[in-house]
Amino acid sequence: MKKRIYHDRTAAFRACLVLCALLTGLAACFCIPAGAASGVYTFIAPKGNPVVDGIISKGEYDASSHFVMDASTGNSWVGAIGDTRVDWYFAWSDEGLYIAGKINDPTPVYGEKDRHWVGMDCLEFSCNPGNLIDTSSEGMFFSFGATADGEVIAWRHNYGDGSVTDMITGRASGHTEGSSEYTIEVFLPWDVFRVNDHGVDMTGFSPKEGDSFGFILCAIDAADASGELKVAYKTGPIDFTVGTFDTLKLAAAPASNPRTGGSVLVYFVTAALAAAAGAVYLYSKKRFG
Ligand SMILES: [Ca+2]
Repeated sequence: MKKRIYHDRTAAFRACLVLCALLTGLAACFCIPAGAASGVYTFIAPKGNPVVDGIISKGEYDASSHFVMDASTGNSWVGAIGDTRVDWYFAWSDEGLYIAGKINDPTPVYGEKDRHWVGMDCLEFSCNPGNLIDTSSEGMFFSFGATADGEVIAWRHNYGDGSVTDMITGRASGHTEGSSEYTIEVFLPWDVFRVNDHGVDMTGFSPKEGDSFGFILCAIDAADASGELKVAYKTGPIDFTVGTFDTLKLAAAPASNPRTGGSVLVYFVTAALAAAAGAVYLYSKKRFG
């Protein structure tokens, strides 16, 4: 009889452990970024106020905004992605959008302030502010790269003709001779997110917390200053119409706890189930001896 009770108690405890593992795994599934399984990403821009100095300082961008664009998350329209990589970071404020990128590139091609970046080393994004652009049209493009003196010039331009409509300055740093990477950082005021070239009335675009709109990330790595491209790649399919875009979400300011909400959920569920398993064990021990 005692052996039977021992087996009942052990079986109950094991069942709790299995349940704990299954539910913890289920909780972890809910923490995978939205769309990751389909290859369509949601980039998170928490509210914040980074300093646009070309340095990605510790704590300046929340960990939830970090997105790695490389061969595993991007598709190229020129060349092979290889070990080329960009670590992207985002933040937003009532005044505009902050974007920073750490670029893995030991052979930079600096630009001049008075020329367009396309055909040189640059980062790009395209977006559909307020999702007001028709899904079959191309999005609004921004391209930005570094000058030799550490300045970042961001061009707002049309997709097809590359016509520049705005120029926004930022900062770049960390790109000394022999280094394999550099950073750029730029602030884009909301009032340059106009899609008047699509005939859309943008007066209705007032970004607020919780808003999401179409967004893709791109990077160009030039072979040299001649404009020959080594690789050009982006998130999502090789299609620049906004109906295929990923998403940028304007999130709340991060809590003081540096963990993401997803991580907190995993910890919470794990702790709760471990406590439940312990309680069942103690109860069965008391009940059966
Ligand atoms: Ca900074």
